[in-house]
Amino acid sequence: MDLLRLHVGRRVRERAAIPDRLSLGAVAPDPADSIRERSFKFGIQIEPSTRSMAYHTINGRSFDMSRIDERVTLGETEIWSFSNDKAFAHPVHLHGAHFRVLSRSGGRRQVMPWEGGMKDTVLVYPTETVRVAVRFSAHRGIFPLHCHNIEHEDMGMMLNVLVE
Ligand SMILES: [Cu+2]
Repeated sequence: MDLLRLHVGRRVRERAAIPDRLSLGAVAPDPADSIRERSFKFGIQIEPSTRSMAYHTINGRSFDMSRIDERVTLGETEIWSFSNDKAFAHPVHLHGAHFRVLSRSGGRRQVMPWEGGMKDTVLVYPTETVRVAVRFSAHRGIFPLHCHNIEHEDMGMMLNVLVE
């Protein structure tokens, strides 16, 4: 479908300059500093009686707002892996920290060119496992990790990370 047509009316001079440093604060976590690995499996729980989808899950569990699923220490670097062996793509989104995409196995089998910077979301296609280096360095508190497909999130594909 056509959404937009651009008509270039005249030529202009570009005066903007790219700064030498794009960010003053962000330091990518180094996977060599990792003190722990965690894995998160994004899946579906089938309701046996109806044989239809009941919940979207992470590590077999659907979201419970009152439950702490993971405890993380402020300032420590960890390696997390997100895996997906079901039919849907999951844009996995983390609050409270940015992460660095390290590798992708299965599926597309590579870190895509646009995944080189610090991220708060990474797309995990069916059959893929994506490994990231993450460090919560700014704030203590409870932060969610969830699929950013809102239908999946609302059907339970979310968990609580307590940073302490
Ligand atoms: Cu999803």
